[in-house]
Amino acid sequence: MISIERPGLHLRHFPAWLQQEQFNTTVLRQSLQAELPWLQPRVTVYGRQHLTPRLTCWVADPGCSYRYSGQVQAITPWSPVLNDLRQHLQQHLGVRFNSLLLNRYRTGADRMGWHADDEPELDNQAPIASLSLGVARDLRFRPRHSGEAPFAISLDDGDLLVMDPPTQQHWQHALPSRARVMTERINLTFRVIRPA
Ligand SMILES: O=C(O)CCC(=O)C(=O)O
Repeated sequence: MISIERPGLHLRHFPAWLQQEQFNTTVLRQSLQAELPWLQPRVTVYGRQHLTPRLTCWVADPGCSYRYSGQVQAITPWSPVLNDLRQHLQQHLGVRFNSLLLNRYRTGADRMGWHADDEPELDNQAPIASLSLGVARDLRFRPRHSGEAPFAISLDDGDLLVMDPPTQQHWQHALPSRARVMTERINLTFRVIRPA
């Protein structure tokens, strides 16, 4: 485990965690690609509508709704494989996750802009656990208020990255596009939503 510490930021990076937990990451990625109802939502940026530059899917316990760019996401129920992943993470981290956002980056052109996962419905005392499948991509971090230096972590197939509190309060993250990447990556962020 690699621990990354900055003022207001605590990250735990477990390279190839899924392989150590005996998952076949290629089979897992292909089954998620084929089985999940992937959507490409529209978002409004500065008054103009755009398709998000990636595919997404929101998986959650009943009642765990999530508002993203003004829209409440449709809830997909936990499939056996996603529930199995949740159980492994819960055992490893001692946290009961009730929701999961999946992001699918079809090529290096797909990306995620700067943001923090600090929506009011998220429990800000709980960590966010991020699993990566497929091609390696850089996840960048920058401080929200301080003069700390930005940095990036390369997230490879099977990696687990735990973002512990209070990281979301003090830092933002982004996944930039990469012109030379031609293949897919799926990222899964397990979260704790506060009951409504
Ligand atoms: O794809 C990633 O690693 C980042 C995903 C992310 O930023 C998020 O789900 O909030």
